[in-house]
Order: sequence, then structure tokens, then C-alpha cells
Amino acid sequence: MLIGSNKIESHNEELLKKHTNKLAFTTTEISDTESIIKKLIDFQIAIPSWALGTGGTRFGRFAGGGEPRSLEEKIEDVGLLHALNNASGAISLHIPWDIPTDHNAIKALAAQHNLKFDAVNSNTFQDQANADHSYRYGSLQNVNKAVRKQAIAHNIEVIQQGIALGSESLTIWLADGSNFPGQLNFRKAYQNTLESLEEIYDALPSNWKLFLEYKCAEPNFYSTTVADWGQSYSYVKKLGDKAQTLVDLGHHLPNANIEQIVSLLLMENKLGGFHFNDSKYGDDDLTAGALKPYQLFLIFNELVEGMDARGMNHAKDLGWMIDASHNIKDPLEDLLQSVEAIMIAYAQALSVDRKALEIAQDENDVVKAQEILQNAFRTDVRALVAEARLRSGAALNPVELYRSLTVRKNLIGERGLKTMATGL
Ligand code: RM4
Ligand code: MN
Ligand code: MN
Repeated sequence: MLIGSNKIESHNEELLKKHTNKLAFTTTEISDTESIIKKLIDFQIAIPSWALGTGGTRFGRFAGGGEPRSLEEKIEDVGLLHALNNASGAISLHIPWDIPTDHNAIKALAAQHNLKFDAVNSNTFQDQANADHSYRYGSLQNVNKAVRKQAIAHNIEVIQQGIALGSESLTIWLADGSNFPGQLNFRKAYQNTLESLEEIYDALPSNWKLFLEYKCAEPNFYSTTVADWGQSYSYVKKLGDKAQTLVDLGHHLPNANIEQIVSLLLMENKLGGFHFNDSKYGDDDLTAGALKPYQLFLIFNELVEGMDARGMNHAKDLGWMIDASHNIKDPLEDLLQSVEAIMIAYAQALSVDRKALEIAQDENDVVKAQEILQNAFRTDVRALVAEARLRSGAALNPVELYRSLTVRKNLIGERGLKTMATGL
């Protein structure tokens, strides 16, 4: 299904008057809205190919119908999102869930939808059919060299796939760890993992990045071999300049100060990118900003401050991705909501009065500093995000248009009710 620009235009016409009034009010509240809108237009968030279907939990799966049956249909789904919000201009593939058969055809299809290929992701957390070895006891850390070799070869193959598509980064998330005390020698597991990562790193093209994700627990519940940002930092520091840490918001111990982690990684030039989502208990992979929008804002506040301090390009110099899993929502509606929440947090961070904040910090004026941040968070920036969409030919209200065009019903008509996407 394609959304014609005439559909978007008539939707926008209907909402225009209300929007213009809101925007006029917002410009009285926030200074330099023009430069904020320009940055919002440039900002793109990659959509994970594995989040376009309805995932399940350990207990059940409630598919919503019309799920993409192939990589082509996944690209079409991301194309739909991008047509609606002009902020989802890239797709992040998980291999082997999404192995292209004809790279040129896939590239051409993505180009038709104005999509790029973001980071490619390897998978050594599941055994693959016909594989010689099992990852039951880990992959890059495994005590058995043959298993490590298989996992290294898989990562190198993922790099080759990415090269063929025009990706420029590899994200590695390892399920490796242990379930019981005594199961692993921590130092040996670290050393094996480092050596394996070094081999993968050597296979990276010169313009590529390697993002090493960390996660405190799950699927292993006693130890994880890349468990937190310090451990990821220790690996990427040894690997070299092309290796950086990836922060997935759901991968921390409860109440971790993620914004401080982000600030310091950025300062060390070791922050590579993000997997946005939200959570209450663990790696819940819920809609970004659904539970802790203030935390999301505080993270963006550090990002904007830190990136500006280094003269970085907000849109291009870090990898921005969503990592999500849906149990009950329509995945496309959920992804539209996530992108919107991320854009709002970014716009709020851009609106912070940085000079005033710096003065307040230098004067130890704690109350003033808090006022400045909370004022930015509490000021409604939604009209700025909507204006960025309007100017780039997208919809003023993507979810509303998605619903009024009955997109899901059409997809079910095209693809059927009982389809199942590969992924989570
Ligand atoms: C993990 C991690 C990875 C993602 C897999 C599917 O928890 O977040 O980024 O690729 O899930
Ligand atoms: Mn992730
Ligand atoms: Mn995760």
C-alpha cells in the first residue's frame, strides 16, 4: 500500500488552521523556533526490521494481521511510516531474520521509499538451522574455539550483507553470559570475547562503525559478558576508533542514571548510537516515552549539549534506532508513537536555554537549573514537530491519518490475516 501525497495534503488542509494557531502560540513561548524546526526536519530514526510484526511473550502471541511476510513487505511498511512522518528514513536489518536475496532489487525498493539501510545486526543468540555448533553456552565467549569461529564468521557475513546494501555499521548484541555462579571464568570469557571481537573488527571497512551493545541480564540471569556501559567501554576502547558503545534504554539495572552514562560516553567519543524504547521492569521494549518521558528528555538534553560541545552533526554523527517489541498494539501505530516521542524529547532539549543553564550551574543555583530544565520539558513543543512534518510533505497527525486511511485493514486485505513476520 502506498499513501498518495494528495491524501496527505487533504489531511493537512483539514488540520491546518488549528495547527497554525498552536504554532503561533509556541513561537511566543520558545525562542529561535526556526532553527529547531530545521533540525527536526533533518533528524531521522531508523526502524528495526524485527519490530514490524506482533511479537509475543513467553506465554502467548496475539497477532494483529497483515504482518509483512518478506523483507520487501517490511521495507514497504517502513516506507509507509516515512511517508506519514518523514522521520523514519532508514531500516535496520537483523540477519538472518532478513537476508536479502537480490541486493540490488532490495536497494532499489528502499530507494523508491526514500529509505537508507542503517546498522545491520548479527544474531548469535539463536541457533540457526544447519549450523554446525550451538550457542547454548554463548557465542563469542564460548570455551570452544569452533563455536567462536562460527560466531565470528556469522558477524563477518553480516558485514558483507551490509556492504551490499550500503549500511555503514554493525551492531553486536551478545546474549553471552552465565546462569549460575561458577559456570564461567569471567576473565576467560572476557578474553575470548575480546579476541573474537578483534577478528570481527578487522573485517570492518574503513568507513564502518562497530556498535557494541550491553545488557545487564537476560537471557542469562547470573552474569552477562557485556553487562554494562563500563564493560562495553572496556572492549571498544581496546578495539579502536571504529568501535563504540550502543545504549539500549531497556538494558540497565533499575534507576540507572542513563543520561549521565550518555554524557560521559559522548565526552570520551565512545557513544555510537541508541536503541530507543521504554520500560518499567526490564528489557520491556515498550513505546519510547510511554513511561518515562522526562528521562527521555534528560537524555536528549545531554546529547544536544554534548554533541554541540564536540561540534557534531545531530542527525548524522550518531546512530538513532528504535528497538521495540509489540504484544498488543498495531506495530506501525506503535512505531509512529515512538518516533513522535523521540522527536518531542529532541525538540524540548533543543529549546533549553543553555546559556542560562550554564550560568545557573556555575553559580550553584540549583533551583534555577531545575526551573530551566523543567520549563523546557513542560512547554508544549508538539506544534514544532508537526510543523517539521508539514514542511517536508508529511502528515500533521500521522496516527490519525493512518487510522482514517484504514491502513491496517488494507494490509490485511493485501497480505491476509494470519501472516507472521520474522523477528521477535
Ligand atoms: C536484545 C537487544 C538487541 C536486539 C535483540 C532482538 O535484547 O536489545 O539489540 O537485537 O534484543
Ligand atoms: Mn537493543
Ligand atoms: Mn533489548
